[in-house]
Order: sequence, then C-alpha cells, then structure tokens
Amino acid sequence: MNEMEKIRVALIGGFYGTGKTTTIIQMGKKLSGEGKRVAVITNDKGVINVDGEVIKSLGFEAEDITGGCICFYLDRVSEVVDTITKKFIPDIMFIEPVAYFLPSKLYEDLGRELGEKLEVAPITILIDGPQLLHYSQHGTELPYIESRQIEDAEVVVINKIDLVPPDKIPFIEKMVREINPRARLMTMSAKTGMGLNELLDVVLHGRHEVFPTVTMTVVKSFARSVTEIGWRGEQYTITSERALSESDVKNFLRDLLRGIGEKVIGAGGEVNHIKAFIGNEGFFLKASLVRLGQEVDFVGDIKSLSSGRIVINAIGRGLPDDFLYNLIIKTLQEVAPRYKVKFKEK
Ligand SMILES: Nc1nc2c(ncn2[C@@H]2O[C@H](COP(=O)(O)OP(=O)(O)O)[C@@H](O)[C@H]2O)c(=O)[nH]1
Ligand SMILES: [Mg+2]
Repeated sequence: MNEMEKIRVALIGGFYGTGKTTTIIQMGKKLSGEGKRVAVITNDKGVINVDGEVIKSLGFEAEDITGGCICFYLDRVSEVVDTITKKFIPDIMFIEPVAYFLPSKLYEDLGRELGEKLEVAPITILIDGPQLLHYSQHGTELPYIESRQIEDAEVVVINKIDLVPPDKIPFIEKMVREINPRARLMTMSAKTGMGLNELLDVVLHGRHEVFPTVTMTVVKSFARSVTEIGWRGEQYTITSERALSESDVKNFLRDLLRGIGEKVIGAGGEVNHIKAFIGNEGFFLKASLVRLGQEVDFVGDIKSLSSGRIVINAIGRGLPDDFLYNLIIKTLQEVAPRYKVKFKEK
C-alpha cells in the first residue's frame, strides 16, 4: 500500500436493535467471500458486550472499544486502527458506534483528527422499519436520539423490511422525509439479504460530504437523552447437570430475555435491547430481544451444552445501570433452576 493511501472506514450507525451488528456481519461475510480483507471495530458502553463476542466468534479481525461513545475517544480509534494495520491493510473497516452516538459530531471530529489516515463512507443510519411504522400508526413522535440521527444522516436505511407489508413502506418513508428531506433512502433486510448490495455500494464507494458544524445546544440535548439510557453487561460461567439440547438452550435464553424484559417494563422502563451470548468450544448462540411484543431472535448454533460462558446485556430507557444489574441477576436466579443450570460469576 502506498503510504498516503487512506483506510476506508464505514460506520454503521443506528439506535439499539436496528440491526447494525447483523448488517456488518452480512456485509463482512460477503466481502470476505470475494477475497476482500475486512476488519471490524465494535464500540459499546461496557467491556462485557455480546456483539463483540459474536463478531469475534465468527472469525473477523475485530477490536472492541469500550467505555462509551468513541466520539470522546478518537485517540483510541487511532490506536486500534494502527493495531489492525500492523497485521494487514483492510480493504474496508467497519465500525459499529455505540447506539446513542451523535453522527454529526463524530464525523466532524473524525475528519478533523483522523482525516489524514481514514476515508469515511457517507453517514449511514439504520432504522427499525417495524418500529417506525408503529410510531407512525400511533402518531408517536420519534425519541430525540433516533430523530437526531436521522437528521444527521446522508443515507437512511430502513431495515427489517421483511417485517413490513410493502404497502406500509411509504408511511415510514414519509416519517423519515419529514425529519430529513435530503438523505438518500434505502430499504433493506439484513436478515434476508434484500437491499444489502445497494448498501455495500454506498459503503465501498459513496462519498461523505462535510456538514455544517454541530451546535453546543444539540450536543447538550443529546447528552441529556443519553443519560436516560441504562446499560449493563454481566458474564457468568454456566454448567448444567445434563447436557442441554439446542432447543433447551434456546428456551432457557428466551425465558431469560423475556423475564428481564418484563421486569424492565414492570419497573416503568422501556426495553431498548436485551441480548445474550452463550459460547463453548467454538460454537455460539446469540439471542436478542428488541421489544417485548417481538419474538426472541437467534443467531448461530449450539448443538448441545453442558458447560460454557454466558454474556448478558440489558439496555433500557428510564432505569439506572445498577437497577438493570438487579433485574438480570433476579431473572437468572428464577430461570436457571428450571433448566438445572448453575451459574457462577466469571
Ligand atoms: N426480521 C429481521 N430481523 C432483523 C433484521 N436485522 C436484524 N434483525 C434482528 O434484530 C435484532 C437486533 O439486531 P442487531 O444486529 O443485534 O442490532 P444492533 O443492536 O443494531 O447491532 C436481532 O435479533 C437481529 O436478528 C432484519 O432485516 N429483519
Ligand atoms: Mg450491535
């Protein structure tokens, strides 16, 4: 590589559960399959996080940056980029920024501080199609963080289109257009792969235009909204008396996530994303719950399990972190005995 050549970086942004990790995995697999070299940086609040585990389990060259939004840690991004490029020069580096990031601020700072090193793809924001349709049908205004991210976007991707009846798509588009009339709008299903190529084209070849400076007022309102979001990550080793079958493991995780979710609601909070990762000897399963009304969704496979490691993240609006910890542990204490599972702090 020419020394002056920049590393192409695509940030896949969006609120909790909109499908960022799924999208990065799908694009990463596709590009790797074509012989391209891919690296992934995941960014989240705490060190114990499910997505980092999943990305690494899939064999991607990956680094985690934890401790909150990389907006405030660009020196770490620079270090991590150096760590990766010492191993190989990626054709593309994906970054999943923390779900509550403020795009205009991050891109502006990235350009100023790392512009010599990195070439960034357009500001890409994923939104949850069914969730927006729900807002639109109930006349609910979008929460500030989501709305601000759409406003900042150059590309808005309406994801989970497999769950939206085609005749309802215009309602979602209208809602986005009212917030941001100029962004490029795309529809996608990271799950089925529909629309993924169009996003890949943006990621690989799109041009990021520099935006007007973000104001302090916006940063302040944003910060206020972020403090409403509770986030907690816990990990345990688990053992079970008899080997659990794949469906046992799924039922266990389903009960666990729904149990936590119900307690979040019961305490007056709102579910943003509750997820768990179980891994042993090269196999893993990720379970995910974005809204109580939805099914728990699984990625990966585990044929049987007698011992392993479980990582749990509970993210919810309106509840403090330590309260979420309490809900995680209480639910685990209720659910584990049903499956004859014992757990121990790691
Ligand atoms: N039906 C459907 N589910 C999806 C799609 N994309 C992601 N999901 C699911 O939505 C949940 C959250 O996805 P994830 O990638 O973890 O979201 P993130 O929090 O933005 O990284 C998971 O259960 C995914 O399997 C999609 O296009 N369609
Ligand atoms: Mg994620």
